[in-house]
Amino acid sequence: MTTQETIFSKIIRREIPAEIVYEDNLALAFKDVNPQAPVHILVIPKEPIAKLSDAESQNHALMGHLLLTVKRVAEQVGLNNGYRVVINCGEEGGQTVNHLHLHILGGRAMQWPPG
Ligand code: DGP
Repeated sequence: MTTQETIFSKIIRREIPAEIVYEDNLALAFKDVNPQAPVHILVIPKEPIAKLSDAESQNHALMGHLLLTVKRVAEQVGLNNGYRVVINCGEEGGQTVNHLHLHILGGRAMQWPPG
């Protein structure tokens, strides 16, 4: 299933501003507007997949690309001591924007378990 129009579609099309830190033909990475850590970046596919549970086997290369993009962006911004990657999926997962996104959180020690 694909998404309805979201704020992230507008960011991809540069219709609203965002602090973009990385882009290629498949993915975009930009700073989260409401950071939960000193470094908080979102990695999104340009293809509008609404949430992780909507990803299909045909998306497997894209899903791998998103994880490798996380690694690349984390290196680019200097997260040399580690970081956390979060995907909130659906209502009980805490997802608020219906366009798949991977949170990169870093710059401080993370707690476990999460709330
Ligand atoms: P989630 O709860 O996993 O759906 O996270 C959505 C994140 O998106 C949340 O951390 C705030 C961020 N966000 C929402 N709207 C905007 C926006 O317009 N610009 C940016 N940069 N981030 C946004």
